Order: sequence, then structure tokens, then C-alpha cells
Amino acid sequence: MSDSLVIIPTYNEKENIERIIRKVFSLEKEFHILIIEDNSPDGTAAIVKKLMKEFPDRLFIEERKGKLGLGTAYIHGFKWSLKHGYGYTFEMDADFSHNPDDLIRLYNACANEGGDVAIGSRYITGVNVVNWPMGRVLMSYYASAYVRFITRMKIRDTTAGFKCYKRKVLETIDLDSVRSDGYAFQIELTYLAFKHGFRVTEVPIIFRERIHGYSKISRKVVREAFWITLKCHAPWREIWHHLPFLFRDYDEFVGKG
Ligand SMILES: Nc1nc2c(ncn2[C@@H]2O[C@H](COP(=O)(O)OP(=O)(O)OP(=O)(O)O)[C@@H](O)[C@H]2O)c(=O)[nH]1
Ligand SMILES: [Mg+2]
Repeated sequence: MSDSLVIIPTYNEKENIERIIRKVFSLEKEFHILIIEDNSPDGTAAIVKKLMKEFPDRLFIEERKGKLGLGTAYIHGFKWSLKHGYGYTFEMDADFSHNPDDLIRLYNACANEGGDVAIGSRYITGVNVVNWPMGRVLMSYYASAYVRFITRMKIRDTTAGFKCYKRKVLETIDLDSVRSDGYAFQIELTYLAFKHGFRVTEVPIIFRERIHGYSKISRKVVREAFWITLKCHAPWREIWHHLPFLFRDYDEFVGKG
């Protein structure tokens, strides 16, 4: 039995999925993997199921009917992890943007160095992003600066999707209240941990653009991140209640809550 579960959401990752699974299982620490598969048309699920025969007690899959988004995929995975008794739950992309070797550093940050949430951070020592177009680097960097400004969290990389959560964090957060997706989901979860007084630490990582497969990020995901950040911090909520015409997207992405 391992104390650590790595959740990997997948949508059309047939070029990456087998390699990433084998890489995680080759690490010196034992990790289990849960794939949250959204009925990828490219047959990702079949590859996972074939590998489950080779790794019956370490590799698991949860299949959903269609592409339901990253946020709900992780919430589903978090609940699964709590139910199955894991002490440490990780978020990781399937596309090798996150180096699986860094799982051990994230684990140590929580298990041995006092963190409750560990974030694999691109922006601690300058900008550690390889092969991203400049526009994307700037967007991500300034998105984090924006989130820092609004929420007052002292975190350099707030949209990162490479993370470790201690069990007590996922037990404390009301997972059913989280409704955001994509980057906003990462911001919201980090903010909720911070608000509950958990210690959020950052571990420097190098992030690489995917080589195989294609990106699923959309413009909606970016806009949503903007609104969810405002929603996180109450004084700003007051301001936008008085300017409804400026925030036409609010209801669509955040709702009235
Ligand atoms: N289950 C599930 N997984 C998803 C969904 N959208 C994206 N993913 C997975 O989430 C991870 C991150 O998605 P990416 O498309 O790489 O998004 P990104 O990293 O912001 O974009 P790139 O940097 O261009 O790769 C990958 O493992 C995807 O397969 C979804 O709707 N459902
Ligand atoms: Mg990616």
C-alpha cells in the first residue's frame, strides 16, 4: 500500500499516457495512479485498461461520459483518494509538462518539510518555462501577479497544476462548493487552503510545453480565472455588485453565489 495517489486527468492523451504511467511507476518512491478519463475519442482509456492488467494494485481508472473539464475531474479524484485512504494526493498533467521526478520533491515538501499543500512552481527562480510562446509565458506570469494582488496570497505561481495536498486539506475544504475549471480551479483550491490556514509551500520546477498531443486550453478558461479570483476576495465582490453592466460574464462563469 502506498500513502500517495497521483491523479492524472486525460482527454486524448494516447501519445503520452503509457510513457507517463511507466515513468511514475519507475520512481524510487511508490506512487499509485488514478486516471480520470473523459471518454477520449482517441482510445486513451483502452491503453490504461491494458496497463491495469500489468499494475493491478497500483493503477486505477475512473471513466466519465464525456469531456466534463479539469475541475470536476480533480474533485472526483480527490473524493476517490479520500475514500481509499491516501495521505497525499497529487495533481499532474499527462503531457510531461510536469516532470514525474518532481513528485518526490513535492511529497517531501509535505511529508517532511511542514507543507500542507506543495505547489510545483514555475516562477520562484525567475521564469522556468521551456518552449512556451512568449505570449503564453506573459499571460501566465501576469495572471499570477494579478491573483497575488487581489487575494494577498504570497504565492508566485497560483495557476500551477502540479501539486500535492495533504489529506487533512482535502478533508477540510468543501469540495462540493468548488465550481471552477482550468486555471481558475487551481487558483480557487490554493486560495481555499490558504483561507483555512494551511501552509502552502512552493517547490521550484521546470515546466516544459507538451511535445505530443494537443492543448485543450480555451479562452473561456482564461476569462473564468479572472472572475473566480475576484470572487475569492470579498471586498472586490462588493465592488462588482455595483457595476453589473461591466461584469456581463459573471453569471455565466461564476453564478450568483
Ligand atoms: N479528464 C479530463 N482531462 C482533461 C480535460 N481537459 C484537459 N484534460 C487533461 O488535463 C491535462 C492538462 O491539459 P492540457 O491540454 O495539457 O492543458 P494545458 O497544460 O493548460 O495546455 P498546454 O500547455 O498547451 O498543454 C492533460 O492531462 C489533459 O489531457 C477534461 O475535460 N477532462
Ligand atoms: Mg499541458
